[in-house]
Amino acid sequence: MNHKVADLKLADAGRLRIDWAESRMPVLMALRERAKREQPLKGMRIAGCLHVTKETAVLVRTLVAAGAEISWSGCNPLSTNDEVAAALAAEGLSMYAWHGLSVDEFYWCIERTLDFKPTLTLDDGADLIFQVHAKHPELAKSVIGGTEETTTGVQRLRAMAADGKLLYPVYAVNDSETKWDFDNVYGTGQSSLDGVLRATSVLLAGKTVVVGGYGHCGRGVAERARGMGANIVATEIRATQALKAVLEGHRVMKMDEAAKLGDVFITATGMKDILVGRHFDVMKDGAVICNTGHYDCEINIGDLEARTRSKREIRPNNEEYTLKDGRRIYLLAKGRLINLAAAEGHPSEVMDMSFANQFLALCALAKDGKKLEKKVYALPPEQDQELAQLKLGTMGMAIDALTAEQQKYLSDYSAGT
Ligand code: RBV
Repeated sequence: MNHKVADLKLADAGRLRIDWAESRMPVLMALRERAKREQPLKGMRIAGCLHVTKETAVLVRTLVAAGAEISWSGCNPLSTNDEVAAALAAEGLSMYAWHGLSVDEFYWCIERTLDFKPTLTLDDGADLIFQVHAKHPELAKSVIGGTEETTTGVQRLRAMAADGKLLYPVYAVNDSETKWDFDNVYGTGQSSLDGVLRATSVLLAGKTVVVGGYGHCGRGVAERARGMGANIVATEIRATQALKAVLEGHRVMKMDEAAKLGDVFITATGMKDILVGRHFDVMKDGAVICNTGHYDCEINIGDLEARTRSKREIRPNNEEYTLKDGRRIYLLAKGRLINLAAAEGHPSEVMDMSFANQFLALCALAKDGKKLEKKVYALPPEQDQELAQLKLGTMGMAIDALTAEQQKYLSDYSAGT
């Protein structure tokens, strides 16, 4: 058997979800059509460790249509959609993913995707590539290269490369403008609030929403929460980011102060210990806390547990912690990615471009990866323009182009007032 999923009987429901996503991902679908003819991934074995969502399914089918064999695991214990996993397994694809697996099972699944000795790896959070490096360095010899989807994964890989430990080249898909400036901002913004609402159904209007970290993800969350009538408090460690938040009209303060004011807290930093014991000590009764950064370390759950008298699951993805002094704090999705655990992750329309970048990065590795050094690479910026053009086209929009005269003006340094 080449799969382990929750229940193959869910496959029909999964197929419907994937059909829906395919109807919203025209750029990736256009790349798929071309790839069916050109077979750019023929002979490639791709091990993937990426949230098993309906959007990922569209990517997986595209990789297969392009000639690749795949073996897949989810990159987060709570993000797998069991229906989608069942649909892909029922198509005969090698799929090791189910919702709510333990950390041991998580690594077992990754191990299974290495059994067929991949030639390419695809990561979201670098857990797979790290497993290859730490446990199976011999496998790295037959890997041409890898890709990485998310900010924190790229950080980890850059640190490995700086230490001279990276064993093969990696494309930082996250660093493409058509990824970080869309997926991270609008994708995270909408899907994180979607997760908060599904888990709580609270009214956001009039609430104080504290956003931990005003990077692309935090900015997206702040903008969308404000759009629903919330008052935003942003916390930061970088002065320039903090200043941007202020000039966008948000309040900025230290988390020690924000902790007293917030009704809903959403961490989006990529750093551990954003919410810790001293913050829980001063939070209001009823405060809701969640995380939308990749790893589950942003909220220190140990500190919360240590202050807790009792806890119960009050709704799906929503645990009520009653503290020793009687205050209640609501932890969503066990501090894991709120958008993927409690909702469906980013909408298909933004994943269209993220995964088009993934697909093109893997094609580039299959073609020329052997010529690359063991470094972290960015994708070519021209690719962003091409993908954005394609996307605009599918949205029925066209833009202007410079005339030859204007082109000349661009490089004419003698032209002045
Ligand atoms: N992400 N994927 C989805 N619907 O498949 N939603 C979010 C989806 C990715 C996103 O690209 C981000 O960089 C990463 O999840 C964080 O783990």
